Amino acid sequence: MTKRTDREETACASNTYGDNCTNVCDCVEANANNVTQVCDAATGACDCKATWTGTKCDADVDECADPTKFTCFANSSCSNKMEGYDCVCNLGFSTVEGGCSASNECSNSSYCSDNADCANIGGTDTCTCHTGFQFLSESVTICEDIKECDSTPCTQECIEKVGSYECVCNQGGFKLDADGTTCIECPNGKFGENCTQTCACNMTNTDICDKVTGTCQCKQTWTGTTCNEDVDECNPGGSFSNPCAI
Ligand SMILES: [Ca+2]
Ligand SMILES: [Ca+2]
Repeated sequence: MTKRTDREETACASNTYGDNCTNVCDCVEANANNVTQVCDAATGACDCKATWTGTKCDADVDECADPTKFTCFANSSCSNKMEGYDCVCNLGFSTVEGGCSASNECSNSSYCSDNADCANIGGTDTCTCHTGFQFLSESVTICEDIKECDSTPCTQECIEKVGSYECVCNQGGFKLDADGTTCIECPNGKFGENCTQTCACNMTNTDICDKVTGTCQCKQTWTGTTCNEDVDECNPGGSFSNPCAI
């Protein structure tokens, strides 16, 4: 035979309390521990489930505000909700069975496009475009070639390349400067496309070596294609006419 307790002996009928059980409990029944007797039979105090509080058991317990009321696994944080709480994985971690696992998108070799590297940055697996590439609009994984020539970085011709671009001096008499973008005139003594050819002129006897054609423009007293021939003032044009002749 079961021994009866005092509480059971004085228990009021369902949801009533006080002398002669004339008072009706003011608790939210659904949020009470025992729906057949939601309040203390003597005082009428509501007996709330662990997830509810307030004098009527009508307020949610914010478990996250009290570290003794929640337990979250590593790399997750408490997020309060009605009737309990959730553990939400921190940034850079994703939900796996039984916890949160570090972001591991990089383990998938196709997560980032070909022209990108994958690395964990600040806890998150992140794609980084190679030099000369940029993310496709609104993508964080697909990199595409930057069309550098669209912004006319070269003073003469710009050649678009995958992952880069190249400036070319397509006008004779110019070569690319050390900055890789500016075409500058050939230095004295050089001519032709990219200034690769050396003037044949005797530079001592030459005023100008044409930077496009290499043609020598001789000083007044010199002649010949390389300005190596002395002008014979006494016999101009080789006609034997002597300018000193009377
Ligand atoms: Ca809650
Ligand atoms: Ca390019």
